[in-house]
Amino acid sequence: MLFLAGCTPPEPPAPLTEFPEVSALPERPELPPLFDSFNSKHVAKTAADWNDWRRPQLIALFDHYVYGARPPMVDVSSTRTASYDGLVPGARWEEWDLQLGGDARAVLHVAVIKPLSATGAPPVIVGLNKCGNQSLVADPRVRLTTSLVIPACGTSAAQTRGTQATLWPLERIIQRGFAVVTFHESDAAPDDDEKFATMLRASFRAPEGTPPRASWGTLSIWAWALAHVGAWTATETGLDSTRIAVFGHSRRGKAALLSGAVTNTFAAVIAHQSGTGGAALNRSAEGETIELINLAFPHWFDDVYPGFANAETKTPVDQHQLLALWAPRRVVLVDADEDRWADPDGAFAASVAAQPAWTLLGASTDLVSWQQRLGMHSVEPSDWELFLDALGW
Ligand code: GTR
Repeated sequence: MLFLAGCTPPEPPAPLTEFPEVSALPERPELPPLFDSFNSKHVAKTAADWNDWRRPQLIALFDHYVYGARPPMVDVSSTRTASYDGLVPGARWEEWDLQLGGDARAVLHVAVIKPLSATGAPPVIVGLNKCGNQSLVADPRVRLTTSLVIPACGTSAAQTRGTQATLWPLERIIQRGFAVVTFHESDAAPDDDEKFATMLRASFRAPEGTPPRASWGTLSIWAWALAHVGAWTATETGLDSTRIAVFGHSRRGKAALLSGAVTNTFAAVIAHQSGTGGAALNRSAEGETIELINLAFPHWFDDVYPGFANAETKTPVDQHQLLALWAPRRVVLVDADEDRWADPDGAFAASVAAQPAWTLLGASTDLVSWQQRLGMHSVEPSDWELFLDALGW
């Protein structure tokens, strides 16, 4: 950029350290802008502006007003505890313990499922599973989760073996040349308001100065754990470090979107029917409201976000900006026409409103895709064809 002699370039806006109370925020029926600074008259006009101050500013706003701030990333040490060839046809199933930050209580039990015959390093799907690694296949060799088994999964871990197999069609994913890296969400944080303070939250603190009410909720914890597993996958598994996508359905889609929005860990996201707190706009009239999601799941977000109940137009950030934080990487959104609770149209509108961020960074807006299939809220084996096709890997 050229500056006239005697002129100095304008200083970038200062990082956000103070956040107005919800009651002091203005009503804004239109979507918050992608590029205008929150606390000054600056407008991001270049990739450098975006990376240097606007992206960090948006992350700070999402952290404070929606999801809660996560601790800084910590070191991961890992041990392989088992390896079985052919447990999934055509694949090696490895089990790993990942210890976060040297804390013996903070261990993620990760399953790595790799194609046995691959030309070159395979691309990877990283995702949380709902009921434990043993729920993906019926084989009794898979280690049972020792974390909470939520009632929706079964009354014991053993009872859940293979129960999530249709959601994770591993044989087909392997046939298509992809590896899968997955762990049980309860290893990071149980999806339970009363047990919310356990696991990673017991071991790690939000950054110094974070008001307790703006400290990480479950989605933020899951996102933090996913980012560690993604970074570990890139360096320790021999899989393709440049083609790692994070996947999630519904609440796990919200966490997947957040995980790569606030880090550069993943090259792509597949957010399936992610709804409110995911790809759907707060300002969209359809689907789950901020009030209802916080009543049903008080542990998912921080304690500032519920303040926007029935005041959606006051949110200083909206979900098109969460998608924009992925630029210039690939965003794959899939919804279903009868799943009105997840607000497919609100996700489509967000995907369109996010696209100028790709243009600013010199990337194609084709990297942002939204598809709608027929049917309801579920993961069908055929959905995986849509996901993997859309990645284009
Ligand atoms: C619903 C919730 C949604 C979505 C969904 C799911 O009950 O209202 O936000 O997360 O659960 O995860 O399947």
